[in-house]
This record gives sequence, C-alpha cells and structure tokens, in this order.
Amino acid sequence: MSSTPYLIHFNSIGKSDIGYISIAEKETLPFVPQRIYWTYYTPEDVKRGFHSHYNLEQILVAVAGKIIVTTEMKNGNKQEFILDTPKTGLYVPKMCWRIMQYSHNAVQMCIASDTYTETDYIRDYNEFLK
Ligand code: T46
Repeated sequence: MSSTPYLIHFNSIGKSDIGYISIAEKETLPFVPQRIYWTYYTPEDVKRGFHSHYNLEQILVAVAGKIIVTTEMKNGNKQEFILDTPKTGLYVPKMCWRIMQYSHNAVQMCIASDTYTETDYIRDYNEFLK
C-alpha cells in the first residue's frame, strides 16, 4: 500500500503479428481485488470523478483509448497521468481526489480493493480537504 499514486507496468506477452496479453496476478498487485468495473462512451467534454474514497484503493487502466487522470492528495500534491496503453495501470490510493477525462473511444477498467459502498465516497471537495 502506497500513499501516493504511481504507474504499474503490466507485462505484455505476444508480438505484433499475433497480438498481446497482459495479466494482473493478485500477488503482483498492491491489494487483492474485490471488484472490477469499467466505464465507456464518455463524451470528450465530460469529466468524471470529482471524489475521493475513505478506504478504497484502485488501479485504473485504459484498456482502449486515452484517459487523462488528475490526482490530488490532501497535502496539495497534484499530478497528471496520461493512460494510453493497456499495458499500464494507475494505482490510486485511498484519500486521493481524482478527475478523469476520456477520449470518446476510451474504456476505463477499474480494479478495486473492495465492494461498492456509497458511504466510502467523499464527493465534497471541502470535506476532502478537512
Ligand atoms: C472511481 C472512478 C475511477 C454502482 O452502483 N456500483 C459501483 O460499483 C460503481 C463503481 C458505481 N455505481 C453507481 C454509482 C453512481 O450512481 O454508478 C454511478 C456512477 O458512479 P460514479 O459517479 O462514482 O462514477 P465515476 O465514473 O465518477 O467514478 C467511478 C467509480 O465510482 C469510482 O470509485 O474512483 O470510477
């Protein structure tokens, strides 16, 4: 478990004439996944996210297209990550404010450390900063 976001580089098996496979084994991840969901067809002028989680940790992967992810920690540390390859994931720790913007063809897979609970969300930025 890290307290800052970082990129995870998955291995990629294959070659250009037959295609590739990337594998996320639980032993190589920072947490044991409990849920996987994906978002897609987000219009390019829409930004999603605008929340943090009290406890949830996640890995975001652009399995198609491009995602610009802005992260902000409570100490003010802001970073921008470009996800544009299915070989790379972004680890998002708990208590991390995030905003995502997508190319229209983007499919964002989210590997999550826990089941869905609305009470784990902080959707108010001022509440997040407290
Ligand atoms: C996150 C980013 C990366 C459910 O009912 N179950 C679920 O497991 C999820 C993830 C969402 N929902 C419902 C809750 C909302 O009514 O789906 C709707 C959209 O969720 P949200 O507004 O949180 O969507 P995003 O794209 O802003 O955020 C999602 C994840 O919810 C969030 O955990 O970090 O992707």
